[in-house]
Amino acid sequence: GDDPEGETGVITKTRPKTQRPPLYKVLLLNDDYTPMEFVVHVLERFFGMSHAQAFELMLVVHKKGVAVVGVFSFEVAETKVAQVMDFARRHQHPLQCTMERE
Ligand code: TYC
Repeated sequence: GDDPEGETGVITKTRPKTQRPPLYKVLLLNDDYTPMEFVVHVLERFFGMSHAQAFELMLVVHKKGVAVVGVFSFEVAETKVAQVMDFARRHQHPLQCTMERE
């Protein structure tokens, strides 16, 4: 802690750690059946991407198997995952969306 002189003669400064909320990555997983256009639509609808951005990121997932589609607070990440999973299920596509702590 502060010891401006003190026992050691070494001066240190107290710098309180600013507390930030933990962040969560939302991940989209590739599969063989969900249509590319459906994934593009999901990224536009739930992640506010332009069509071009969404198409580009869909191709990353398609080629690499997985990609981070956004980073959010726990509550927002949880909501995005639930929205995507529900939308995919309603359309009978096997698309998987998960989250993990950053
Ligand atoms: N691989 C799928 C296809 O060829 C497209 C796809 C892309 C599916 C991204 C899921 O998260 C995904 N139709």
